[in-house]
Amino acid sequence: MKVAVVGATGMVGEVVLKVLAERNFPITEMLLVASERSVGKKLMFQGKEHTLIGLETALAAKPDLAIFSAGGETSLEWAPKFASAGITVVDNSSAWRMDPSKKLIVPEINAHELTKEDKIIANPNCSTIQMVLALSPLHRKYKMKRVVVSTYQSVSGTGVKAVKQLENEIAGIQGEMAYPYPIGKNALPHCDVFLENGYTKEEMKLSLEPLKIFNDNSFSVTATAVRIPTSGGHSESVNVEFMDDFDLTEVRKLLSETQGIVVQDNTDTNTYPMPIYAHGKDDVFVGRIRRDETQPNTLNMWIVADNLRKGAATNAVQIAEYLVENSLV
Ligand code: A2P
Ligand code: 11C
Repeated sequence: MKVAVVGATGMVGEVVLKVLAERNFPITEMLLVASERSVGKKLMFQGKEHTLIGLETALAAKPDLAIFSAGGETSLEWAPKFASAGITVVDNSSAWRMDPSKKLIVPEINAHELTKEDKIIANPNCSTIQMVLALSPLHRKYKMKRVVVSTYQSVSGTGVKAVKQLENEIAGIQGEMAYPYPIGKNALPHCDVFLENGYTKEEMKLSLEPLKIFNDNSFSVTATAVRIPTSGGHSESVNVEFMDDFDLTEVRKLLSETQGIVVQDNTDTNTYPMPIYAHGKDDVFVGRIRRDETQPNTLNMWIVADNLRKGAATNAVQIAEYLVENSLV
């Protein structure tokens, strides 16, 4: 497989390279793509030096598959050009997620929808992926009615500038600000930009993407997304009301049996998921599983994952693996 990684020098792109190498993705030739600023610079992949190329050169080289993590604008402009040339694009940006002609894929849930005709495949938002993975076995069994989610998101979700802001604040250095306020010792109820309805873009992604992934409009999701001073890993408090009642032992069993989920839930031993321990892992960790005692058929849980891995790079590589394994590329 001839593979292009677009945005290879970025925060997500770097992890895409790591995950492709770790999982021994079948690569015959690797094209590392970045902006014109980086063209000609060298980058290592699997112990070999590669020269960074631009998008035009990458397109002309006609890879079989391209994993894009270079932002929405680049995807909007270039993914269709790649697709027209017969190259399958797995896109990490938000550009195509809600486009009705594109599929939004979490492999454990809906990879079976993919066909050879899908040339631009969207990877969901990081906070959506970890939430829907944990909800999927429960939705199948008890049917969700309404989800209320509050997120505790790390600065790595914003990008390099935000990671630097937090590091500078910790070191007591005055530097460039990624956020309108200090993030260290703070919590900002503000992830991405505000929309006319008073929600942020991140909150609307959490509300809308799950319905598309489950191909089901019969439930609703309302969200509050908060940025906290953790360097990596997103956490979520999720309250979910089901149509049918559940049994807590069965809920834990269903979650434990789901591929990609690890249940960490023992209050006797202070066992619960935390972002520092999710770092570098591909699993989604679920704990604090308990009944909401204020209304029927309702569950509370706490979901944590490494937002750059399962939330972005790993999910994209898993989509690529599915395409290869099923001869769809
Ligand atoms: P570069 O390093 O040359 O700027 P992040 O999300 O961490 O900011 O990274 C964005 C990634 O997307 C980087 O690899 C960046 O390359 C790449 N990128 C940004 N704009 C373009 C573009 N117009 N064409 C190709 N790659 C781009
Ligand atoms: C964050 N979820 O943590 C964002 C980052 O739509 O892919 C990823 C943005 C996206 O702020």
